[in-house]
Amino acid sequence: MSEAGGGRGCGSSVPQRAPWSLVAATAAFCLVSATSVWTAGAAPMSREERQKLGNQVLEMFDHAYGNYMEHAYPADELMPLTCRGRVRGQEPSRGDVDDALGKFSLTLIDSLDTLVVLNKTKEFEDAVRKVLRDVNLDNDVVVSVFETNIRVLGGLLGGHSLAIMLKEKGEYMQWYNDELLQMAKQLGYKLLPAFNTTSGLPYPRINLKFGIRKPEARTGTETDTCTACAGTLILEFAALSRFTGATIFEEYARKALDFLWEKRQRSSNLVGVTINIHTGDWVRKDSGVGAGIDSYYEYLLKAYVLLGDDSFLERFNTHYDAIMRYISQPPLLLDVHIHKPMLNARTWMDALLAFFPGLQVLKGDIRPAIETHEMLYQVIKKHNFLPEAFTTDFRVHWAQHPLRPEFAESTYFLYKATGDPYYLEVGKTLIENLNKYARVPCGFAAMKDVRTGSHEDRMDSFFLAEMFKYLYLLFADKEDIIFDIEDYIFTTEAHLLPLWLSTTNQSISKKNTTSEYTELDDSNFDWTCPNTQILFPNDPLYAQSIREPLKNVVDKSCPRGIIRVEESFRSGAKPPLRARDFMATNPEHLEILKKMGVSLIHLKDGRVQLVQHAIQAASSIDAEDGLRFMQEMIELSSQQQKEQQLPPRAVQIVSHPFFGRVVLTAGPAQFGLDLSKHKETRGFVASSKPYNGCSELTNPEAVMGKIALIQRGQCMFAEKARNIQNAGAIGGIVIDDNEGSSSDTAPLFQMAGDGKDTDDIKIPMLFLFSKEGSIILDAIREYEEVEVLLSDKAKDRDPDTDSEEQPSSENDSQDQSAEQIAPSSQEVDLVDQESPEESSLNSEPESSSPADTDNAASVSASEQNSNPMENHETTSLDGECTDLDNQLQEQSETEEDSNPNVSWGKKVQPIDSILADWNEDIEAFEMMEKDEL
Ligand code: DMJ
Repeated sequence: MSEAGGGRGCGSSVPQRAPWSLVAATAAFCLVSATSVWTAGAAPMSREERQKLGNQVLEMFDHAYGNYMEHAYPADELMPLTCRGRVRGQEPSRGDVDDALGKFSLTLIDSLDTLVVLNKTKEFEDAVRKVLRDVNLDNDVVVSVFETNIRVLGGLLGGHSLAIMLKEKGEYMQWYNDELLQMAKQLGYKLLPAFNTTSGLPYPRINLKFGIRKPEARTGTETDTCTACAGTLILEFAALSRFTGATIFEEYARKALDFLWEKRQRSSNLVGVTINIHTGDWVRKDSGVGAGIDSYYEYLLKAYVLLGDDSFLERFNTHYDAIMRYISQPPLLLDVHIHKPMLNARTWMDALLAFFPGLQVLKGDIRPAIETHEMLYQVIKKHNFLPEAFTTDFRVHWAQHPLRPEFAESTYFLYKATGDPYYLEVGKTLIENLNKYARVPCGFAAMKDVRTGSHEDRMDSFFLAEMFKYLYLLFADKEDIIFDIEDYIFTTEAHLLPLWLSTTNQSISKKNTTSEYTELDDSNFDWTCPNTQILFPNDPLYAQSIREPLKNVVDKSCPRGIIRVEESFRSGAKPPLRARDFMATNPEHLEILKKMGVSLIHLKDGRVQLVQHAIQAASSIDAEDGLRFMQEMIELSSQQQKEQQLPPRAVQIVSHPFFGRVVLTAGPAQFGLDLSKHKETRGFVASSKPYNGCSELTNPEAVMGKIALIQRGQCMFAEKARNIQNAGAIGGIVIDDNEGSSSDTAPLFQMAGDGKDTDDIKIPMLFLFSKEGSIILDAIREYEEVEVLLSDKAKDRDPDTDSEEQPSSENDSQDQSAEQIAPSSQEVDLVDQESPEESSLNSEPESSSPADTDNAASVSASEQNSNPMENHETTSLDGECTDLDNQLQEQSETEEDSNPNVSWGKKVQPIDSILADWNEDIEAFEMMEKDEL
């Protein structure tokens, strides 16, 4: 490294800046060149259009931030459906996700530097004053060290960075005297006790008031943490050290990174998802670039950019090489095992990996970035948002979407790198979808299920910290921003840290450099910055030419989760039996099973269980085939279980002032009109009398032609349905009597019949938990006339009908919106309705006593058929798929010749080691079963 902290980085015309000042904004560097050569391809977007979109982003931010400040502040987050603040302890626990909430006005702190990027300097000044006046960092709350670091410490430091920038400009923040930095330092000291482990890896959680381990702390006994949790501290901690001169923070973060690096799996150079903070053993040995690992890689590269320390780049490049060798299967990024990196650990991808194309731009590897981004965009076009997880053949694996910003982030960086207006169009689609599907009167609501379009009462702080920043910057010109964004680096939460920190208080840089780096093969490392002359060799259609072959990758996809198995076979060799082809009645298959050491046990309930004893296999190769077969079977089984969970139904409030924007998650019934069969029912709601609907209604005139609301309990669901149907209701909504229950925290179920013939029930019946039900009941109290649509998928709503923002067109909008949602008949045939993927769901008979209501998750055995052998999927490949498979097989044959890593399927491994590995793999799969993002 040069004295300036980085002779090996790109040459900078501003010597006092960080080494990679231009590449720090690699993206920006590329943009300068790339845009200047852009002459063809996607139609350029006019300045007016970009400005219009930029203004739309500003308006959307105001809607989100304004509602948070008005209805939630000083709470940590806004609950946009119930229009109030989320205060931890006052709402049912959502598990780990609540660990981000420390009663420290999270959303306000996370939004600070967004305000400046969006040119809202006055609002920034007000927000900083509020933080200084109101925020308490000494609460008796157990919080996630990772989330507190990236959102709160990062938010305070981003705010401080821009506060001093503004102060220097001489107009705003003249009173500012490093108060945010002092708060950041206070918070930094509060996080330090978490590092009190022999490894130096931090405990995952800490009590803000009591630290770790004290009786009052209620934490400090954990043994495991995720790799990203321990490896995503260096930017904030180093910035804190360099801003304040207190070196301890940077030292601790470096030590944790050094330990993770030491523990990387040495033959694959990959890291697992979870590590034991005391022993350093990998607890989960699967490895990808998404959940649990993502920002560890991001911080290695960005730490090099910010701190100018070569060791971080060396580490990043080593990992990157491994990622591209094993995990990247363009356009996919698939998790593998750290010990067996040619073995896929999953057949699905998670939404968090959408940041990776952006990181690849920073690295300068544009081609795979374009490919993966294009694949993700097609998934988004199919479902409007990126589901939390989706399979390798692009089906929804986990249907939630909490308004994550990663895809917008990558879109921004790719636009900067390529200058291709295609990415502006992508951004425009993101804006449209947010307004159309996530916008509610009181903010933006996360998607509970991208298939039904139902909402969750949640607006995470990262939505304000990141989404609006990246979307605004995407459409902004340099002069639209009051400072030079290229002087800063984005943290993983998109907080801005100034690059000049690289040359400030560097006393501890490189202190911990280990001798190991000298052993690494230097030739492997790319020490130069991406050069747009090479990336885009006079070809304005470069990005488009990479996207073109992928344009139908999602629509025309075929299952390919086990391609690696195929890859291990040369032509001529008989491929092993694959889980999806297995039939328990086929004698040939049973023979193969036996050879592989797999035995079949018929259970009393008619199901079949498989057990493998590698030692009973005919050979070590057969044992290994058996292991692969079992792994596929576990995957297939878990996949099928997921698919058998029927998407929930939707109750969409379509009357004023909701206009279809609020969509509640509802459970279906096993009787009555099946809403999944191209039907929907629309009507005004009315409460039945008696409210439990257990006897003939005394108010038939009130429910006639309407959708009756009935309370759960006292009699069977079917009985309620008959009573309201007899009174002339066109549908029914059963509302849970268990106060505070919510689909956010309780599993949905379908209402079971009464054991008798229920064919007489013709009306649709849906179930709402108490929280969702009370949204309708509150609406009745406030607006009297409340109209809802019962369906299996929310209908489009018009994004232009926000009455708050456009009061003049309110009435017009209302009419338009109502029309767009559906014609006003009760039942409407839909032409383009996507049918749900499955038809069974946990079911529950109606409770007759409160005690029964606790059994909400019970499964009726007759409906459950999760055993792959009884219900296995036979996937027929069409012509194109066969071609693809052949092509892949051909590719793999070539690869196999040249790449020793591919030949694991043939090599002979001692039985002991197979057994040991097998146990490890089964453990890893068991952990994966429990996996949460
Ligand atoms: C953000 O809080 C950060 O980007 C983090 O690194 C992971 N993702 C969330 C938003 O999805």
